[in-house]
Amino acid sequence: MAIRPILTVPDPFLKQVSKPVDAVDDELRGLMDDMLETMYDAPGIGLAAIQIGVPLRVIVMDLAGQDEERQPRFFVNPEFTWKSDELFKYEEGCLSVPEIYDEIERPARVRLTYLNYDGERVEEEAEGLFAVCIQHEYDHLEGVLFIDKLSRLKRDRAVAKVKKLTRDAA
Ligand code: GNR
Ligand code: NI
Repeated sequence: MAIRPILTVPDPFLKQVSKPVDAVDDELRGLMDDMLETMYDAPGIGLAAIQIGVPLRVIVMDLAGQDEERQPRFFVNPEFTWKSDELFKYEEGCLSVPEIYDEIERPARVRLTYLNYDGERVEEEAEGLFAVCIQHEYDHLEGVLFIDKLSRLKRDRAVAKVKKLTRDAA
């Protein structure tokens, strides 16, 4: 396993649409292991492969609290089959847009289908933080960031702040 660098805005790679995975094999599980380790190190609650520069439709997630046992989850080629009309507003952040937080409104509940770590098809319904996070991660697969859902002014300010932050860190 390895911790890989996380891309930040305005890296054009983050705008790419990720490609479906052909097969859940050991090579892909190696990628998922690296993603999980990178996410835990960050730390974050979710990570899409494109955030470490791999344009594949793969997401890792762990919503367990700090004192809870780890609950890693893996989503390969996820698709939404239903989204609630009811919306839910949550203050989001993103490892690719560090230190920027803002409220985003999304469907409160979604139903999705995906392949898990073992390549088995799973169908489930998400609500609460799980629903927020899976929709945030799915957006990454489409090259969309949460700041793309804010006003132009807020988005431009966010990118400028992250640019300064990453410049100062270098
Ligand atoms: O760690 C993360 N926290 C978070 C908080 C609210 C809504 C979404 C997220 S996902 C984010 C990690 C990340 O950038 N995943 O793409
Ligand atoms: Ni993100």
